[in-house]
Amino acid sequence: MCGIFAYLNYLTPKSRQEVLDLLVTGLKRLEYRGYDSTGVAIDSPDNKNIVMVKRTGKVKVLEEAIQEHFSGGEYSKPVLTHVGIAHTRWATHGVPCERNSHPHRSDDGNGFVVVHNGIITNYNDVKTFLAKRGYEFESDTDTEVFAKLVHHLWKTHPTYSFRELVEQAILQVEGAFAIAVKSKYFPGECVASRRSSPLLVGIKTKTRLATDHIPILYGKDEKKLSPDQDIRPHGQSRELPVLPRSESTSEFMPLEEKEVEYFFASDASAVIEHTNRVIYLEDDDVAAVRDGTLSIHRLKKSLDDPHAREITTLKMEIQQIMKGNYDYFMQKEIFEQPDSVVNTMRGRVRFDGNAIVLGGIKDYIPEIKRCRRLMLIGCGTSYHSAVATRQLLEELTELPVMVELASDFLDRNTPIFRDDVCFFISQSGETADTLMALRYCKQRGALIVGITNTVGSSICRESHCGVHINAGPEIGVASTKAYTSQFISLVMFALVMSEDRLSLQQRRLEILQALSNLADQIRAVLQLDSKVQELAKDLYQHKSLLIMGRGYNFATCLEGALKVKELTYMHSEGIMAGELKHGPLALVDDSMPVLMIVLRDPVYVKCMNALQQVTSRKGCPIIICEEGDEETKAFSSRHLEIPRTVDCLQGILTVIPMQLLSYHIAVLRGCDVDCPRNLAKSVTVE
Ligand code: G6Q
Ligand code: GLU
Repeated sequence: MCGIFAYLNYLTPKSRQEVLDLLVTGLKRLEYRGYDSTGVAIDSPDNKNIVMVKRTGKVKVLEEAIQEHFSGGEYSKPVLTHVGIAHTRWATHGVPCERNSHPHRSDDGNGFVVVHNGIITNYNDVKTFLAKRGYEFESDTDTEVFAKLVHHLWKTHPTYSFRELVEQAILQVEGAFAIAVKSKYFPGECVASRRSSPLLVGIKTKTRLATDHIPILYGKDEKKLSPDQDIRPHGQSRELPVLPRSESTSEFMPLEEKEVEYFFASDASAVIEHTNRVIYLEDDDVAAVRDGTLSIHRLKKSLDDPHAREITTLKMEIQQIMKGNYDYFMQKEIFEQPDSVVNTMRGRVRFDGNAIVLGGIKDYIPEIKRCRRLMLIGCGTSYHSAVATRQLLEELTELPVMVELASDFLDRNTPIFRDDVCFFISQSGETADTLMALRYCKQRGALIVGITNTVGSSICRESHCGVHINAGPEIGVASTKAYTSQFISLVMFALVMSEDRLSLQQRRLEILQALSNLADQIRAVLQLDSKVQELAKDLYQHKSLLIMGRGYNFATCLEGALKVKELTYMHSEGIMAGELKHGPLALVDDSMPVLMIVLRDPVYVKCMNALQQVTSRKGCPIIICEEGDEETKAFSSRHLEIPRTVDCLQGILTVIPMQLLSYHIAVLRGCDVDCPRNLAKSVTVE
């Protein structure tokens, strides 16, 4: 999610204006990651304070504000050593606005300021803990607790080093983060760390570094916090414990350079123009710079830890790095799915206790349980996520569930009642048809639940409650990771609704178990990429592709066909296999490309019937089936085998080959993958 950029110059004179330029350029390099607001922090000209500038919207807006207020005069005088931190935010907690933009501060005096990417899932516990100690919060973000927690530790443990303070704070937070912290009490120092969010350190020196490795250091005490002292367990806040500090300062391993510049960034695109020497931090590494010296610490020792982090030399071009190793954003987003599905569940699903909490709707669950019916409304891919989860929602809520295309729903003036619960599913949160359907239902007194990927979007703001899918920004016009995250959000909702149904407990456990394996299974499906690419070579010159399936996989047929249409401009149709003999079978002959999804689920026998109908018309389908299902594979020489999972989650694994297939066909046909013709990412007109 989004971007961090920090810059530290040690004995390398730079004016604050130059530092600001560097920070803004760094943020621009990270712009491709998508964001909604930006901010920077530098030292004030008298060195006594920290100055922050934040803006909603583009980096350009921030740049203009900086040019207007922070140039010339004191800002153009060089300083030998300085630390600046910067951020592009993709809101997860609190709408995009200046107040919620990063950096966040510890107190009125800006003692500590922090930039953060990711989500601190136990922020409520930390907030309660700090509020009891007099801290007042000025934003709606999860991030702010971190700045205030470091401040609290500093007050209670005045002898601690900056790094130790940040380490202690990290021990108290859960979730995913990359952070960089700056403090007016520790001038010229910067501390950064990561857990499940990327972060690297770029190093620029005048002469080549004497070493290629930075040894990993450990605090003297790796003792675990006793559970009754820890604020991490959910529930009540408890007294905050602090580990005995690690003593010696000689643990700092010097990079023996005098003049040095350091860059902390979410990815290499932001540092490559300054240096090609970088260290990729690992989860729970804490990188600290003091007196121009970088040291890397780990919070806990584990047997397989290497002794050092390697300084690697980047050989890539900027453009390459922006999209990682991917050629297109869509491709990158497809491959991000093992992580994005985990982010959707993060802080919500507790696999150890088999519990699910959806903070954004938990207060409305009793009302939802009393409703007359559930309506799921969306457009395009978002609509398909509703189709994909309808059956499970019916099963676990025992309520009637209607799924509706927003445009058609409005055309019909569909009757809506006060005891209806209406879900509006939208990646952008701005789709005009979906938004109008929302307003239509709201006027009629229904409860409005938003399922979106964009905090602060119109659908978010106008809903009574909702779930942020937290898939991270989606840049490719064709939706991929948002679909799988919408899917999981609706599955989580179904699980919450069935929490106290004794008869459904076995089923819930089976689904929770499958959710815990999902990321690895998605990784396994992504391994099919080259095989899918070969299949694309067979298909790309054809005019049409029929995609058939039923039950839990019908949504994959619709979504697969939509992907093929929008990306490749080929005709494609998702066909409900049960409808074959009512018409579509007439299309099948030995030249019509057909893809069939046949999995070992309750409709397997019916799918096999369809397969037989197709092959007996000389159709030669590509089959998506379960790993090792020889019987099904025998029907065709072309198949894609996916791992077995619980029936209601199959759709997540079967849609990925379809995303890859449409992507590869589009590339072979020379289409613009990220911006298909005639389409826009956010459809704000009817
Ligand atoms: C598909 C498209 C598109 C999208 C709809 C709805 O690849 O991205 O079908 O899903 O336009 O958009 P929202 O989800 O943003 O409402
Ligand atoms: N959770 C933080 C917020 O909402 C950080 C989001 C990000 O990664 O930009 O402010």
